[in-house]
Amino acid sequence: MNKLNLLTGLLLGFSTTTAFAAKWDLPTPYGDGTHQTQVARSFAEEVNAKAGGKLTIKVHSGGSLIKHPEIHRAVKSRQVQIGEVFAGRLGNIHPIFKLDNIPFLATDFDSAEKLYKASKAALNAQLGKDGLMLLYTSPWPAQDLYSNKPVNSLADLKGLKMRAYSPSTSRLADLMGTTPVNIPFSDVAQAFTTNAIDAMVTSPSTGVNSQSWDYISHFTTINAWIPKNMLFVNKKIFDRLDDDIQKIIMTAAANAEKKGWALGRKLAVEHTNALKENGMVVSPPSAKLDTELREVGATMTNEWLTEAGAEGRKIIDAYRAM
Ligand code: PCA
Repeated sequence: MNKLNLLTGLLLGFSTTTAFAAKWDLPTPYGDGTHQTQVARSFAEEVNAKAGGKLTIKVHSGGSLIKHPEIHRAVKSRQVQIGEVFAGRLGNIHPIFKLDNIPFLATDFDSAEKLYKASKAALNAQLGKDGLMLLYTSPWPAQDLYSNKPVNSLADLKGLKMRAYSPSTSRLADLMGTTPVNIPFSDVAQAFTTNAIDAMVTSPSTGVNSQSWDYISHFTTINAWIPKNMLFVNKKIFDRLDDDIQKIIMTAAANAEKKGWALGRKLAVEHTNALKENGMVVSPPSAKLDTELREVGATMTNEWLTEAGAEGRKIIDAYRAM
């Protein structure tokens, strides 16, 4: 190859970089049994099928490629192109992520959708500061209480060790008079059997995914809040793609979001029934427990408003006006 050809080749190479087949790795925190990973897989399958070989996304579930606490940083630093995390985990980066874990602010799916709508621009703007772009969110069913005895009031939980999985759930455990212990989903069953924890607040889905009837007896449907996972892409990497591929990704993301929210609603019912069918004692909260927990929720909303300032106030006002 002479010099001129080499130069032309290089120039062509630069101008058509996106014509080369791109391969992306998509780490997810939760395993194949969870609906969240099923939604991520359906997103990747749709992109792969439509992109005609120009882009292939490979899902690595259950922290197999990158552990949950590292996924945000890995996409930011372009170690991987795209990734999924539990939004509330990022609460120490910025209060907007804590908004996803406030108990008794939005307790049903219609309210959770409104809260998402009211906060989406701020969420995306914050992700943008780290060079990330939100592609979709997918909710978990409402967070309920797992314990080894009936819980009629917070006094019944006093001093117990409570699983936490985000900064806000640690605070929640404090305010409930329990001791927070950070345990990732993958270690939940073992943590109960070794008495590292005595109780947890999470969805019926996470109970079903970890066969909670093997290690815990009572499930109280406190319906505290509806947290979300979010899938984001590194913006620089996304911007380099051809327009048609970008469109394919955005359409697949919109479809995944629809699928995730529909699944969240459906599994809230199905998985609560599954816990019952497998022998757990499933009951609604007593009036006393409900009142006490709502007070904790009000405290956490106020704490959040103090932390999030004017921007937070705007989001909560917009949400309440919907
Ligand atoms: N399951 C995840 C997060 C929220 C949920 O319902 C977990 O327990 O880790």
